Amino acid sequence: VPEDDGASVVLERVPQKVKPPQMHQVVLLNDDYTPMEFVVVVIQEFFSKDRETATQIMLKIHLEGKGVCGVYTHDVAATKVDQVLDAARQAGHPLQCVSEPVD
Ligand code: NFA
Repeated sequence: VPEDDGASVVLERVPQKVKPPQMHQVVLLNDDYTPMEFVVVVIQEFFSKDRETATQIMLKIHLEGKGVCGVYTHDVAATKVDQVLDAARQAGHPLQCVSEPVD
């Protein structure tokens, strides 16, 4: 039996059934006790925002009750929530953070 040298091999295209993953927005909630400065630093550190953007987001949360800090895949969003809640607990602040599917 002659070895297959590839000369007669046909590569067929198979339909790629790949859909973009469900995205989740990470939302910070306002409260009366967490210092504004702490929230700004959290948004800068965990959501990779510059100080100006972080301040704008913090003020929106303060004035409107909540604000989106970023949009991620489910796993990454869950990690962000854990990181924020851990940092808040360690600092003794009641800051709350949730993730919710978008769309
Ligand atoms: N409302 C808080 C204060 O007046 C600041 C704050 C902003 C807390 C955003 C939580 C989220 N110190």
